[in-house]
Amino acid sequence: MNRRKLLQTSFALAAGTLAGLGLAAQPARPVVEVWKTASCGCCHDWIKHLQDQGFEVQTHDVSNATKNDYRRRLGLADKFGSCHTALVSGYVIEGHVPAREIRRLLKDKPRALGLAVPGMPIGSPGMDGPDYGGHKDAYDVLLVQRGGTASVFQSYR
Ligand SMILES: [Cu+2]
Repeated sequence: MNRRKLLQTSFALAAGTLAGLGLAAQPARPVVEVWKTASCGCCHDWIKHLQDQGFEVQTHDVSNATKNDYRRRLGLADKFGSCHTALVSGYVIEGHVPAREIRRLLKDKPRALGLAVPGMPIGSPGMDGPDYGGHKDAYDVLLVQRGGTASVFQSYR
């Protein structure tokens, strides 16, 4: 192979690598799988928030007991419980967690079970807006570990 041919080949290889990187830089949209009861209005509003923020959502309507059972089986204790349980890229997402924190979780990939917003704080996504008179309660998004310990991932005050 002469020098000119070699250069052409390296260029083609580099271009191929760049094309490959371009593909890698645009991963498929992460799918958020949600378990909730069919009648849960605030769950529906939270799902809408995720979709508006570019997440693809798959929902499973189940009984409240089944949903709570599922949360426990995933390793998330009752004290972190809320109205819906979700799974994204292997992380558990419990309750009205903002899309912003889910995005940060998926980007930083911390060693954790997942994120939780226990209860249903007013002002969190899906529990906000005119229906709640624009009222906002302070709440924390918790990063929960497999052992059940938790730290504040993001505070909303
Ligand atoms: Cu709710």
